[in-house]
Amino acid sequence: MADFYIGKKEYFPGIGKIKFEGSKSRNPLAFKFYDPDKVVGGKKMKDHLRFAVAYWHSFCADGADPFGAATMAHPWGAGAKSPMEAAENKMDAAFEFFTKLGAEFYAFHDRDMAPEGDSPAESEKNLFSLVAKAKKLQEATGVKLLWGTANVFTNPRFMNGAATNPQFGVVALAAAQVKAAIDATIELGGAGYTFWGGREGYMSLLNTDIKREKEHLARFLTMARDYGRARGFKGYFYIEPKPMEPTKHQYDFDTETVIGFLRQHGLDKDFRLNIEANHAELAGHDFVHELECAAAEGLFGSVDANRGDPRNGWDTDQFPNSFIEAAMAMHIILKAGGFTNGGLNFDAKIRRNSVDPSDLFVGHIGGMDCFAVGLEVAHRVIEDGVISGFVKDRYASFDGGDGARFEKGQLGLEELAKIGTDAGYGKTGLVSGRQEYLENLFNQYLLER
Ligand code: XUL
Ligand code: CO
Repeated sequence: MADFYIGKKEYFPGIGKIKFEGSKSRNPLAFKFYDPDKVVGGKKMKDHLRFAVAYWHSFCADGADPFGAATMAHPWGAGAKSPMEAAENKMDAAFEFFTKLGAEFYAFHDRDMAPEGDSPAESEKNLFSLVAKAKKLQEATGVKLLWGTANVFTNPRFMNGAATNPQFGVVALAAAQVKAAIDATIELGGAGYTFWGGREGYMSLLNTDIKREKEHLARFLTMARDYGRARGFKGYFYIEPKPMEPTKHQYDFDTETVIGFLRQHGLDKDFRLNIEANHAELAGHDFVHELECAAAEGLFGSVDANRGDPRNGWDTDQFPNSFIEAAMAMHIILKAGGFTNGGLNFDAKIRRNSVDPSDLFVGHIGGMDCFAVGLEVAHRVIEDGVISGFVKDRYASFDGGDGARFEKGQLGLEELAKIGTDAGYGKTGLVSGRQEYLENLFNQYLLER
């Protein structure tokens, strides 16, 4: 990876390459725990964690919220003669940021990268002009694309949905965008392509035919899958579940709902889950629950790393900062074999009042340090084998005898009932789940050195 890239202008002056300085450092612009080349379990930290920067939060969001105007005047937007020139400047700023931070990946929506034109053809032309620039910058810097996606939720034409819109004409316009975004992802060597169905849901059942909308969604995803594969796309397609916001109810509610849907429509070979911590919380689940449900079915793919605020019910998209949560997440990810095509994409934004240009670095540094600690802790937990041994022992009565026959489908309900009846009450004692012991142990791994 190039040391760092500067385009025509330096957008983050005074900030150089972010270095690892260790846990005693008080430099806010240094890693305390993330040491990219440090080997953990035979693999470098950077190759385990595959950090990605989200183009939208980092370079497009300007601090505006439903109650207030923009607070961040990004220098890459200032003074540009056209929206295309502003988009080019933004890309220079983005690659300067990726390389200074040392993030090896990024993720983008079509409209983050290039402005919409006056027609679908012009929008596509704009996109591919920026894709050509991105390709050159990727080659020059070594930064790679984790995944691409299409923004089919911001434009008013998608107010009633994209693939699930009741107007066929809008579905076709969504297809034009998704097709171009898949092409762009392939052109940039993307490891994945994501579908986040922000408006694929409903606001009122009084105007909605759920059955038809879900069938349209399946049809659309099947067409996208077939198109991508025919074009030689080898990566994963991802569904990113979220229960609500902006719709009242989103069809991709949570991991288990999505898995059922993928299997129902024969999409489970090509699609995996991209799990976002804050979305899990909105669905009333723990982040680790969502990860484990995907991993258990062999469908875990990638992560949108962030956190919510337990005190409110919307997507605050804050940078992750809990070591214990990161460790528990990495424990599941490592047990599932680690990332292959996926990675840790910071779908996170700095707060509206964080207006210093260095804040964007500091937010990412904290998130990267957090998952670096999580990785090391999770590795220790797995190496030690106490927790996995405990879980294995807990099910030992199914490892042989009638328990094994049950698992293999060799018992009918009558035979199983007879085993229970013959044994009688009181023979199968109460066995402790020892939750407190395991929680204390996990905490101990976090702090022991
Ligand atoms: C929205 C969200 C999106 C997706 C990509 O909550 O997470 O940014 O990650 O469309
Ligand atoms: Co996301």
